[in-house]
Amino acid sequence: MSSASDIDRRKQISVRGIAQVENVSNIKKAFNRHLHFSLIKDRNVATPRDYYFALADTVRDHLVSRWIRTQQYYYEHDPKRVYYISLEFYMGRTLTNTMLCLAMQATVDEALYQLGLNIEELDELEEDAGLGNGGLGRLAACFLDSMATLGIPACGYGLRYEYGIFKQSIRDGWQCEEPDDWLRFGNPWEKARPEYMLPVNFYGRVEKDENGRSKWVDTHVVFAMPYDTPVPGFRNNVVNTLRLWSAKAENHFHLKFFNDGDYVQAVMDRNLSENITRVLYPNDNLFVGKELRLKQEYFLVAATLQDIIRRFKSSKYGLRETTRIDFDAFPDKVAIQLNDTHPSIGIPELIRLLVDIEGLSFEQAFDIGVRSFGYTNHTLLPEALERWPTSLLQNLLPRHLEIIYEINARFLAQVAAKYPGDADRLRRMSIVEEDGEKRINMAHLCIVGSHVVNGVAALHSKLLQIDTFKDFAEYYQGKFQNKTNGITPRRWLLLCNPALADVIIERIGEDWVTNLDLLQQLKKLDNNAGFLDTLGRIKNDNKVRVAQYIKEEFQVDVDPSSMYDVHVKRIHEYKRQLLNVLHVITLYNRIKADPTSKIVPRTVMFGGKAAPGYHMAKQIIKLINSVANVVNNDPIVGNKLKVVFLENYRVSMAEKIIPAADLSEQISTAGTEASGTGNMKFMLNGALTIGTLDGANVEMMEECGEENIFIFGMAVDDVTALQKRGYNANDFISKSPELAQCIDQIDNGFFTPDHPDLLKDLADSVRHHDRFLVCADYDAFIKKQDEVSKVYLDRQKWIKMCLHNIASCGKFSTDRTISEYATEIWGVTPNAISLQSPYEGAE
Ligand code: NBG
Repeated sequence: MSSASDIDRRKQISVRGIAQVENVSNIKKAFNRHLHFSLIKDRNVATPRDYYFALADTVRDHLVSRWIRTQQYYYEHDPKRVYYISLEFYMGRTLTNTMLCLAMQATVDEALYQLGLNIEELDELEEDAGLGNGGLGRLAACFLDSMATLGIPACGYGLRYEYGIFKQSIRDGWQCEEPDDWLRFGNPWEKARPEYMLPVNFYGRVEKDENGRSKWVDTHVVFAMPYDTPVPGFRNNVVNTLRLWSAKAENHFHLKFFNDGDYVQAVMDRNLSENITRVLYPNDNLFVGKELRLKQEYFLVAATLQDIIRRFKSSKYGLRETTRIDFDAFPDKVAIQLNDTHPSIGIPELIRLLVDIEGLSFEQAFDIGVRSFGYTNHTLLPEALERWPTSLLQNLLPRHLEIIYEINARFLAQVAAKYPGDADRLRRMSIVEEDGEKRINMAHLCIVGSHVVNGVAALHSKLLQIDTFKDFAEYYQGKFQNKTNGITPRRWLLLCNPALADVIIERIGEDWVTNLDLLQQLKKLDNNAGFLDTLGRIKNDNKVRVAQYIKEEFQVDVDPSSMYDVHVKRIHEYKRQLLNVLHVITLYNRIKADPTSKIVPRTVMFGGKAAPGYHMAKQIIKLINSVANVVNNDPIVGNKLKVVFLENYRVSMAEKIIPAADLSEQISTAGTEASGTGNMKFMLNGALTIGTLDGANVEMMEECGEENIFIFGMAVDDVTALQKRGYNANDFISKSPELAQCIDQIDNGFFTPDHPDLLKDLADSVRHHDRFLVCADYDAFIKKQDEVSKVYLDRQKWIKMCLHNIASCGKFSTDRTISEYATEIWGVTPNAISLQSPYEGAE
């Protein structure tokens, strides 16, 4: 129970800002001004979307001075800059995050209330910026947030896809894809910068002049138009930039056709160039070697490196006026992080710029590149590793292929000198693969071309060194590092779970928002019945809200007192949604076998997109929906079990679902999930994890203690041993009657009575091609789930475990991750700058 003075104190310290009369009145004025002058509407004709845009413009105004001042500060102080290059930035929504960073949420709330508008309704009108597939793209977004909050002079570089990750709709249980036309109504958070447009070349051929210098000629040029998005830090007046490139056709292109009279055709052909940034490739953890994708990758780095070099040259040395020309200083002023191998063609591109344009020697250029680049590996799955056919490169980027060959020749000569006569080692380590179609192994290129290579969780980084890149780790002592992933506590607690954030602030203050280790202090409350009750109540409120949401969106009734068992992430065989479905079917069979038995009611939620070309993943979605159909409509089952497929799962839906979860499913085959980051989001929001010893789950267990997490199944060594012995799914199926029954039901059409053969492929794949050892882990999973149910009945124990999870989350803040990148890879110091708040009246 909280007294009036408690509430007053809460208002005083409110992290959401304090709504002062004068500020509220200013917000209302600005809102009305934008509705009038920017939207050109009055309140008789304005639509809810007009109000959203007027509000976005109003909030954006408060970023402008801070953004300009931050960039001026960087220009004047000339610090080392960090460039984070990524093909994906999965940003989600911007409005609420901006208000939180600028401490204006309470003020805006009050202003809109006085205007008779509902801020939550308007927030729902913002499209997610869905420029990513899953964890890799969302990690980049969390990194931007932490880099700004730590005052690191950083800039994100990516592509402004006209269509982000497709919109998933479920028809008759199957996934259908619809284009994500996110820019249709305009994007209030971006500013086009046509004055910084840059050319990017493709195709053509390489000529040598009399000095042997290379010239790339007869190219096809496409222009890169930058669009800048502000990235505010939390309460520190820093606003960094995310610069996204958009393809623009050259203006005097196809002049010949103009003369031939085919002017109209020539104008229409401009689309060919502009297609480069049309759409995000919807694959997660899969390499598909399409030429257009290679064009995207090169387009990004070619534009970005020109921009970086321009900024390097125009910066001043301290107070001296001269323009910088000495490229030896480049690595002291520039750190470039490659988010996976996707931007790896930037390595030969930088060398090309330094050698062919700036006139440096190859040795110098290569050395500068190595000292500037860092490479992050995000996966061990062989099918995800980029290996571009040399034939494609020869055609599209002939000079880059030459440079790659040169890098490889020099590298292999050094390896040969160190290991004389070891031809097999040379073959294994070569950047150029010669068995089968000749290909460039982009990961090898990155390792050779960077000064640091890192994995994204301790286990993953270890496996890279002892397995995937063993030869390289041995050759380059000290080049390999670990940087365990994280999440931003701003979006993943303060924004998405305001009630939980507020009670934590009540108890330990608000410094945890930028120092997540302080959550440790909550441990002292683990015998405080009042606080545990409050945690339980907040979780319940969140669950009630999600039940309403599910009713509205998917027309399914779910019981908020049931356990919310949540499995949300991209659909992928290695993530083993199938194993979870097998548990659901097992529960169903048990209920049917004994309708009177006491079971702990569960609502099992699945959410996630399948790559459009991924047959098995789409079958899994169909299976989930078919099982849901049977389970949810069986009167015997009633409220004991519900299955919900969360259609079109995305960042903004994660923000709703995760705070309401009781149980987080993190059940990948050990050794396949590099880190996972969803696992951390659930932990921070007071859900318990059932998981394998994979990725960052291992470190989560270290932090919260094995008594506060449900770990089951094979560890990496068990997996390796089993595979060595020779794995046969049937060895496990034949010993497990419940498992055998589930698979039979999938096989004989029990869940798809109208089409009994529909899911035969799935059953067949479990029985004969169970690559991710679902059957081998089934029994351990079911047993652990039974234990989960048992603990769930003990409310006190469960909530106490949740508390320990929340309190043990400190390590998983991207503020910690980014501080480590800063000091151990980039050579920059976090929190080295301090910026004053601008006088807002002057904006
Ligand atoms: C993904 C991994 C996740 C990891 C994220 C972010 C790719 C290639 N990798 O386990 O599968 O959390 O990267 O590092 O998308």
